[in-house]
Amino acid sequence: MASKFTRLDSWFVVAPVVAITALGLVACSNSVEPSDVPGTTPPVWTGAPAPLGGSAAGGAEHAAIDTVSVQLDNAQGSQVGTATLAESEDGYVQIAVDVHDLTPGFHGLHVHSVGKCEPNSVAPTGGEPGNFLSAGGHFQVGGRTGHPASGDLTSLQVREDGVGYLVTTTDAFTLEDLKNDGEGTALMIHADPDNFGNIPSRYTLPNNATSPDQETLSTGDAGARVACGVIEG
Ligand SMILES: [Cu+2]
Repeated sequence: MASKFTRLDSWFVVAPVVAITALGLVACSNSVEPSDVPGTTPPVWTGAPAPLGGSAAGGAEHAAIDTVSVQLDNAQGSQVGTATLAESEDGYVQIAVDVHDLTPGFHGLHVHSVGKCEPNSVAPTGGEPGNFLSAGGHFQVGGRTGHPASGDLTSLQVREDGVGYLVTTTDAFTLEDLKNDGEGTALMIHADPDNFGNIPSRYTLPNNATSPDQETLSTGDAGARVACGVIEG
């Protein structure tokens, strides 16, 4: 009888843990309870955020093998946050962005192609100066031209108190790619949301175009550049 109850208990303990793990919600935990199931050590949900470098599946086997820290400054030169980019041994990059003193709402977030964060600067292609324009367009790996660009990231949501925190992951570049042969790249926060070129076909586009124009595809119409951080080469 005793062994039968033990087996049942084990099943009811393990089953939800497996389900949670499949959803990628489990943080790597130090407070793991011992299991009575041979060969298993169920992770325990702590409510804490996953550690940097942890993949969606969590676990120490996905620890970061390389990490880059970025300081995000606004055009007035004040620091408005930091970002950490961590590459795991499986080759994925996790980006954690932690900001304050930004305008509430969604902000386009991209890696730009030049490792410069200069207020009132001119784009590599020329034109009128503007904040952080010398960082160029969206970063593309190895001359790639497709959309979305390699450097396109999910948007940053900022609360009414001006604070935002985002953790995302991408396989569109490696940290080595971002070093850009020693030239570096730049992490950019825009004033407006990014539309990701998503203009529904029911909208009539200028000149009866059937797809968004190059500017939309290139910029996501995310507007001015409000904060920038150099990713060192
Ligand atoms: Cu951008």
